Amino acid sequence: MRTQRRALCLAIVMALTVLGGTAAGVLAQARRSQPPAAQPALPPRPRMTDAEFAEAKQIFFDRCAGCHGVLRKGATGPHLLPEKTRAYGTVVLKTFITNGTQGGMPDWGRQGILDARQIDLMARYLQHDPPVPPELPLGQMKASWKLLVPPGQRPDRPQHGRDWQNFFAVTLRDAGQVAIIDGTTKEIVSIVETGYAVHISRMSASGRYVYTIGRDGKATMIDLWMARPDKVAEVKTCSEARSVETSKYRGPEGDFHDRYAVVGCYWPPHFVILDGQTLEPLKNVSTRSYTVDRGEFHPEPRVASIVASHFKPTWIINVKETGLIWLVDYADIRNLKITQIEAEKFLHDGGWDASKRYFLVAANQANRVAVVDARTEKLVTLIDVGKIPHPGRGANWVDPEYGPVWATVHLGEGRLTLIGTDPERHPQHAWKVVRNYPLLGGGGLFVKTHPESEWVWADHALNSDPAIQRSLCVVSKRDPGAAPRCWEAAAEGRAVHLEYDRSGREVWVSIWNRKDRQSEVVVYDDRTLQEKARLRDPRLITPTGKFNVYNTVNDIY
Ligand code: DHE
Repeated sequence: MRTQRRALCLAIVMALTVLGGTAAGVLAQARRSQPPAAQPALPPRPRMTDAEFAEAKQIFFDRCAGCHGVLRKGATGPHLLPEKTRAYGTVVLKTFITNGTQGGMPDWGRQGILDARQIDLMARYLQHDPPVPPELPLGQMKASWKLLVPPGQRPDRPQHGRDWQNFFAVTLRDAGQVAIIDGTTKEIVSIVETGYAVHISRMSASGRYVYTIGRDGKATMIDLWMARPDKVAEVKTCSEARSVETSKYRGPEGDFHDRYAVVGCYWPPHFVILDGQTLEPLKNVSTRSYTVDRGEFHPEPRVASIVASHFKPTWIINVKETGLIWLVDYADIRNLKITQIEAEKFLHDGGWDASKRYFLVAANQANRVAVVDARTEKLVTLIDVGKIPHPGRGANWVDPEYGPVWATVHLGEGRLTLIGTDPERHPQHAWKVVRNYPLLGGGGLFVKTHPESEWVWADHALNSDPAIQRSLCVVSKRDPGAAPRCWEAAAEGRAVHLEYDRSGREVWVSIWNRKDRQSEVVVYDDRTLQEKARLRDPRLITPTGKFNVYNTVNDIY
């Protein structure tokens, strides 16, 4: 028994060394470990029925493709190609899937998300060649497009007396819905059927429309002026997606308010420009090209975050695997101009500095933040930060000593890192790490503040320690020497994603709970840090991202 356990431990340690490393390390290791011709042949692929293969393919798409890539070539997680997985074999793979890894892979088995049968299925599936999913041409997108309420049939003024600019669009991830919650009264105004696992919501420049994007690539448009806000259009733009943004420019080059939406896809690797009033797909642009470091062709460079400039008709589109930041000028989409900025591989999430001239984005597995000047359309610099930065859109405020700063938390370590962002009045601090605050541990996903707030809030949602994953920390803007104040936001579950109300006086935090327990949204009074309300309603199923209309339109974070 003991020998068996020791053998299993050894297998786990060996495997963690490979699976748990950084993607760069893993790629290097994979390259080193490519079997020379004389090595023994790999074991045969385990048998699977067609039904088992189809089920495993769906589970992989739902749970694994985001980190390992649809083609399993690796990204946030390491590659899972058969040359490696067959060498591990079913037993070792089952151990990973059950227990997760120190490199951040979730413990699907221990969390009860996959049962023993499904874990066995996935371990066998991973030893087969990855099936290549089909492309999605514009014609096929158009066939899926549904204009449910044409613009002429929509109200010309809000059909309710609510402060709709203080509404929150709250993702109900496992229900395939978005709740529209009145930020003033805290009432659920409507629950909209958006489809599978909405990842984010973004608002049109007027704030009237909410655009959501699901993991399955379905984009939905919600009209907040309806008596009960509801879907007015939907379209499937990709088979996997994470980002959506709108056109926010109004100026000498035209009025693009509420004119376009743009979806960034993981598969097929492309972005799609949609009519902002109807969601009709207008144009798709492939992101396949060559990597910044070695100039190698990448067949699956996924679109990560997208932000819209307020000063130019430009979207900033981050192409993860090639490491290119594309500045897409949407003033004339038939003669589209794209400036390709060489940055760093593994681009993920990011946001504007307070002036909205500079865009800062995490190159997560490179442990860096890339800074782009949207005015000169050039890379400013790459900044080394902590392990696996994950800012969401980050947070902006004025540090008493260093001037304007932008901050990120990290998945790989418990650290809030502040970067100086004012090259004009504080040039000595610009684009340097000026402070680090210790947090409780890694697993940090989001950080947020508001110009009216004294605090900067951070979560630890993906930490493996149950007490830490439900804990929040705040740091004081006025007293930067003070240690962070941290507490558990709930007795169980994970505290994930923070959002302010329009006034900046309240902070909303989601508490994800197990499937059989009620999730909730906790509302804090930002002045006193005391709890003000707990939104508990059986309809609030895994509330995740929360997007306040006014703050999202104006990029307040
Ligand atoms: Fe996200 C933002 C991708 C896992 C909740 N997530 C983003 C963005 C990207 C991304 C590219 C930036 C969009 C933008 O700004 O345009 N997320 C990914 C992944 O690839 C990853 C790592 C794995 C996956 O399979 O999806 C992943 N994300 C998660 C989660 O597990 C979270 C916590 C819950 C969920 O929905 O599955 C999650 N991601 C979010 C949220 C945002 C987000 C709430 C928006 C934050 C904001 O304030 O803007």
